[in-house]
Amino acid sequence: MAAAAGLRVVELAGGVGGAKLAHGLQAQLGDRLSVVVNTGDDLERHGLLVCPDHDTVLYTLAGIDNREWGWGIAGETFAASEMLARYGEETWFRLGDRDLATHIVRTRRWRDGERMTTIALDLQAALGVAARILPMTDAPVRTRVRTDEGWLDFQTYFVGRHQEPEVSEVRFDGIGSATATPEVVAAFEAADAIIVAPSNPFVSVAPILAVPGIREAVDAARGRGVPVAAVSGIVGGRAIKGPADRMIASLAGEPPTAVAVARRYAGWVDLFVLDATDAELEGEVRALGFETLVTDTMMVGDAVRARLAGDVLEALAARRR
Ligand code: FO1
Repeated sequence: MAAAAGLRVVELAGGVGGAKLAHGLQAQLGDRLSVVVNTGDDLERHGLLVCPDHDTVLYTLAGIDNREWGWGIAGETFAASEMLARYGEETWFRLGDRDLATHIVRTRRWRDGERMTTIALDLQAALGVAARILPMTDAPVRTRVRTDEGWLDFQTYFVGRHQEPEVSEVRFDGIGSATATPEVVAAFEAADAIIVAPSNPFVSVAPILAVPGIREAVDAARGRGVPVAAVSGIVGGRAIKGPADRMIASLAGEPPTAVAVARRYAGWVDLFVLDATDAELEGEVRALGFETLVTDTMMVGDAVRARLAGDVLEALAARRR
């Protein structure tokens, strides 16, 4: 653990899996951890700007996350949402009363012209978060998925339609005019190691890499000998949470296995982390050119989150040139 504690680490994260690993990494690294989060899931609700991937990591690292759902705030109430429904407002995307405070502050400052990153870092400081959670870009990017019902906004698909429609294409509207923030570029330049969270390769990791400047920053870090690890979000042929397994079938046209995830990361990830359930896939992953680590990746509690983070950090510390 000691070897790893001094490392500066950048985690690429989206969704619940990204938040859980970030929690474990923060326990090991404190403010030496930077979490670059996907912003393609962001949306406007009731005139407020909501940033689900940032806020899921924010609440988790602040220790106030709703453990049952993986998103939102523990002990949350929905009095405002109930009143909004009485006024005929759509409330299928449920915003709790405490969560609304985040969106009210964020939206006011955003409309005053402040950068998303500045606002995010102030929200984190207010909640006492040690790590830095960095939006992948300050520019608006919106993930849309193509289904037999047409193109759907991400949250309409993910929450509104309960991820039921089959996804045949994914696009990131606005990505072309987005740029990596100075804070994100600086985090990669200072990184001793980079970790891809067990997030959805198509709608969490891909949008981050698609931001002009980020893939270049990762490649430059690797050129300096900075190792990159990725934790599989597919265990035993199924996504731990969310639609990644169905997306591998519909978008990559292959069975949803950890090997299919590794195939998407070949060429820029050095170490692939498999769950013990998938130990028999280790040879196939190594044949793709990865080093491998097989361990328990089911982050069912704080201790496992910290232990998994420690395992990955030790493996990365050991192989740094
Ligand atoms: N997920 C749901 O399944 N239902 C919801 O009503 C919902 C509301 C919500 C509000 C704020 C927030 O930050 C996240 C919320 N999520 C909800 C989760 C969210 O859709 C996903 O966690 C991410 O977008 C996927 O990475």
